Amino acid sequence: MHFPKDFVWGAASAAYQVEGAAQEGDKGLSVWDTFSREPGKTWQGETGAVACDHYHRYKEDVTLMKGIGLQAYRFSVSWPRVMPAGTGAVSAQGLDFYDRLTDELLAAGIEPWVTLFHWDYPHDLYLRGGWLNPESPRWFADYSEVIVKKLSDRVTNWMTLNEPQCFIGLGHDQGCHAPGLKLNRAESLLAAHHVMLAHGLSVQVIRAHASRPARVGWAPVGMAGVPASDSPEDLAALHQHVFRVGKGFLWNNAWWGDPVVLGHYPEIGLRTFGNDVPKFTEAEMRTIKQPLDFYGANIYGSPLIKATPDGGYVEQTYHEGFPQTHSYWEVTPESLYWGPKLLHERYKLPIVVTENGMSNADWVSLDGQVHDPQRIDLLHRYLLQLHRAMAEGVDVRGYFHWSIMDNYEWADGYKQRFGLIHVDYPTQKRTPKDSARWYTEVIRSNGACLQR
Ligand code: GBH
Repeated sequence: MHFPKDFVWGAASAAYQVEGAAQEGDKGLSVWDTFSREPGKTWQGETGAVACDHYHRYKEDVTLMKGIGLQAYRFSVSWPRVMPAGTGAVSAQGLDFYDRLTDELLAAGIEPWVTLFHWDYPHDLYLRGGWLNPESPRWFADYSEVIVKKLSDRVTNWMTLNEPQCFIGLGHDQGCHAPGLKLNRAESLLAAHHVMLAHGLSVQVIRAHASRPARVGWAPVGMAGVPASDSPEDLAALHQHVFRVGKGFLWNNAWWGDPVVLGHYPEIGLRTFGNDVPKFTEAEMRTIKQPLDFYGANIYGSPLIKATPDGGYVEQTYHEGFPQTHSYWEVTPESLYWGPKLLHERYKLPIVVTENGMSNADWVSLDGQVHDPQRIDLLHRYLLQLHRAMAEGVDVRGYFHWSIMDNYEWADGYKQRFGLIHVDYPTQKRTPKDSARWYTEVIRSNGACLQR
């Protein structure tokens, strides 16, 4: 059992979750800086002000990545670190950090994969209306241009946005993530429309300014559903869920993926959202739909799709007795089979698993070793399913573990540990976990060791 020769094995992080140095030099504030400081918004009031102090310790971290044998590292750029006010003046010091990080990675033989936006929106732009402002797509395009001009002589792989479903859904609709808004549906959909325009303009900017050919994608939520059983009824229900766009598939996937890849909103969404759908032009839809080189997918699990006797189906998100991660997400290995397979069928683009992993109550033994057999077990199960999809012909180009190291898990603060590397926050001491050594072997054997 092998993965393709040029399959990419990597790990991922995001700026606000690892960097710290939240007020280093002339860095501007992000909505996560301000939101996390508000009482009651995050677990024990924790913020990313220091996080893993990766901003100062990136050399040590790259050395650890090299030790694991990573082939690629997916990181995001903090927009307000590079452009303190979100537009206009560029911080030379902020930009320099990503310049040095890129060089350090390349020197270690690790391919940098850059996400332009992973949720830390500039606070100053938020005060100007944020994603509700019709100028917001342009702001993002201008910021993209700065990064691309700086890094594209060395960076080939780009992702525009990470999980718009979450920063709009959780951040602008439910209010449990920054900026903590609870907009009405029409406003949320307007913000979403601007986000998609931002993506489209950013892709154009990357292609226009990259100093060598770029590969461009994005990193949306990639859970597509798994069948509750192998029965023909449940399989048909899953098919119906994806290809006739059921409720969960609509918000988690099609509302975003269809415009971005196919150039139009899904019919059923237009009907469901009715008058709340923003006015849009054909020219805007053409801007949103840009040719992409890959479809990223962040996959942790999926609801089960179960047929009902009336010919319909239900989406089940809780099952008595299913194993769960420390975040109470259910362990559903088949999500890494069905997600790539169905997204590939719907969007006909190469797939990259841009995130997959779990939070765990890792065990630090007296000798200082960090043991996480649950993570190894989960990854083993999930990767076998990914391989199964690929063996059936699904075009998957790479896999990025979330995360390279324990980090600031947004509203959950430091309560959830997702890393291959353990971080002791008071001392900032890093310790590769058992799973890191296991992953080394996966990479070294190109997946062969998964077969047992
Ligand atoms: C990602 O969000 C983020 O990109 C990343 O910053 C974050 O640290 C990481 O994941 C871990 O949370 O179907 O029960 O498995 C993940 C957001 C959470 C959305 C899980 C879909 C499905 C839960 N996703 N959720 S389940």
